[in-house]
Amino acid sequence: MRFFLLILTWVIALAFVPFWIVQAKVGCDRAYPTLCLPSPPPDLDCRDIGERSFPVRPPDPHHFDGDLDGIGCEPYP
Ligand SMILES: [Ca+2]
Repeated sequence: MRFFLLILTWVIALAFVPFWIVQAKVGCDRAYPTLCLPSPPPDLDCRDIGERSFPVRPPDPHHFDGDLDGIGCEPYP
């Protein structure tokens, strides 16, 4: 019986692991996979975040990637 309860506990725990991972990602816009930035509103600008030259995926709701090369908030030469 103890073995059954141990297995049941593990099954339940493993079933909730993806849920916890998803919960941790809630609030992070998928357009910015290496950062955890919220979706607008509010609309953020590069000066609002401390990051530069990070990957950006469409649709880039904050418009960090003005030249559409997939890199956001690039420093100007
Ligand atoms: Ca860019």
